[in-house]
Amino acid sequence: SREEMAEGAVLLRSFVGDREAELIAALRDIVAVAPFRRMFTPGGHRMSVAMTNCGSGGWVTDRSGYRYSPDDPETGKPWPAMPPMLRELADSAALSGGFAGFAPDVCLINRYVPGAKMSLHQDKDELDFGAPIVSVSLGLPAIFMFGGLKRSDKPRRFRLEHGDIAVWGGPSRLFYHGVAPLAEGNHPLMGPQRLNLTFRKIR
Ligand code: MD3
Ligand code: FE
Repeated sequence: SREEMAEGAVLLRSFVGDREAELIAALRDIVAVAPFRRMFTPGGHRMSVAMTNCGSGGWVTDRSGYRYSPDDPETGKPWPAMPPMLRELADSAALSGGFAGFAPDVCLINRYVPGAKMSLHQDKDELDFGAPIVSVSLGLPAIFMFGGLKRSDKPRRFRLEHGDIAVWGGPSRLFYHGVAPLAEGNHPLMGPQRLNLTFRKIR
């Protein structure tokens, strides 16, 4: 199904479909090279969400700030390449969401365990806000909080479930958003966790 959450923001329920097993296998290979890690914010807090990346860069944070880095700071080596299957999934979701020719160069992969959350924020470390962000949810369901251009705009809540893909472009690209603390649970395929992939064009 296709649901418009805001202008430019489209929720494609169960869009992963029969690509689920191949997607999970590709993620296992990425995480074997670049394991999930909990990073520190510039303010010195350790994030509850664990992260890794694939593609020509990866989003990192430490005491010195947020940035995209070509290398994994844990290993000093480049992030694993983005598997073509992931790139194709993101491209086809973007197209269904109304954005033809999406060319993501980075995929940030977030892992939530029960209690993990992401506070309200904007994604603005990328150079081209004309490109959407495509997000894929796997595992336990999450309550996604979707605000507006101002931090004070009251967020609306959407439940994101295993296999859902969302496309965030147009005016919604710079909307504040976050994830409420993950509820306990056990997903039949993914276990007691939620993964979220965000495909981005950073250059
Ligand atoms: C709306 N991740 O990694 S995905 C992030 O579920 C992030 O892990 C959340 O926010 C997660 O930055 C939310 C959905 C999402 C991602 C980026 C957006 C929604 C967005 C950018 C602009 C507007
Ligand atoms: Fe975000």
